[in-house]
Amino acid sequence: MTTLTNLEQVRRVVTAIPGPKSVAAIQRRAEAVSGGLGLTFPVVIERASDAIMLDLDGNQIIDMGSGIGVVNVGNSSSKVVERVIEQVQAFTHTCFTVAPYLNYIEVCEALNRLAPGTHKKKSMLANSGAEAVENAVKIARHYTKRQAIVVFEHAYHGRTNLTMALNAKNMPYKDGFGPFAPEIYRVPMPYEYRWLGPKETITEDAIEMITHKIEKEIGANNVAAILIEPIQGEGGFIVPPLGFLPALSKYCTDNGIVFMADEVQSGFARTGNMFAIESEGVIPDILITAKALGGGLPIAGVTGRAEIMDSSHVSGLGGTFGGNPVSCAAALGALETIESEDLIGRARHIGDVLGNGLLALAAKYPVIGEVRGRGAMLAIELIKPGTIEPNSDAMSKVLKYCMANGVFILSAGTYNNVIRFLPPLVITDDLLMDTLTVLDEAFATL
Ligand code: PLZ
Repeated sequence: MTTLTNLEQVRRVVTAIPGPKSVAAIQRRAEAVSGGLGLTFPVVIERASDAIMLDLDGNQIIDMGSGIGVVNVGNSSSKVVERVIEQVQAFTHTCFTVAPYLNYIEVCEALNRLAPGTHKKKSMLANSGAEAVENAVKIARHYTKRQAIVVFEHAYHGRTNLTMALNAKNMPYKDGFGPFAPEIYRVPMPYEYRWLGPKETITEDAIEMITHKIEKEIGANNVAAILIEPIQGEGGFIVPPLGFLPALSKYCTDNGIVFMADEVQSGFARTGNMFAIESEGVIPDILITAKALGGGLPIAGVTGRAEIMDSSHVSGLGGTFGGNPVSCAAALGALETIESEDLIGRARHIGDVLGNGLLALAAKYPVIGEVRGRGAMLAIELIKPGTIEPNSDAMSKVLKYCMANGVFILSAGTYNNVIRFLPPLVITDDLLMDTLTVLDEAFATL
């Protein structure tokens, strides 16, 4: 067994980025891999640990994206690696619904314990966020005997057929890929920065618009579920105003609607709570998780009130690979790390260090219209100074500069003008400060 030594947690630029080996590998990629796949950084990774990635050319790059909010515990985190190695040596697959195994049950027990609320909960596991969302919709419809699903402007829920219909944005997620699933209804999202009405009454006004739409256009008695990301991810880290999620949750309870929180991106200590929905004490009927649950291996969860989760007939839920034992082992390692290393506290600390740094940049560069987010889920929205007109050109330039200088930062947003920060929660303060320095240089070049 080879043991890979951990990478020193420092940024080191030794060639142009992308360097010659990456450029050659990206040419091979273009020959072999479907052109339908995007490519954020044309840089090929050889190894990664914690918050540093090593590319083929020997550059050490700061990871500010965690593979889109997945490696919250850091890349190749030790407890994940140890448990995965143990599990692949024991057995790799049986199919849980054919012949069960303990670690699937243990992941469900952990999810039931960690999900908000003290009521009796049960879980099921799937392979990806989209698959978990699909299962949550199946379960809510079966439980309520209703069909309509209410989703929001700027929402993102996946790339399968049903989840494409749930997404708000046409390009690149939906264009030409229809027809889409029926019985999906979209309602306004209180996106404070771009809200046209008075901001003082945004919560009340948004709830009024949403409930009016539900009652007049759908009928509350036809709504199986309201599905929302407590902080919207791909849509641009849109944080709903205070009071909005509690009011929405109450409306669901009053009308027999299942309240479903998609915490695929915001979950697992990311926002300074185990789940973002906890910040206002809201208890979802169904919690959807994926990404960081597996610490880098594919796994997803649907966790909910026991009576909801038990409502479908036996064998109505399943899948060959859902909750694969190797992924379950990884999940147990990731959850153990999150709890034992207080990554919730770390996320809050990152929120302070990075958040203050971003506010300082915003004070210096008027192209930054807003700094928002919570904990280690932070974003800046770029605009044309003096307006709120989206500035995606500035965003591309800043992110390109950062890439060339060894810092990978992701974009987001309906208007492609948001820079989002999702660092591994184990990132050092030095790497955060180094990132802020590179960002400052990047904005200075605009
Ligand atoms: N729900 C809130 O953020 C995945 C998409 C990457 P999967 N977001 C990253 C891309 O461009 O494909 C996501 C999410 C929320 C669901 C999903 C879907 O999760 O694991 O990608 O299926």
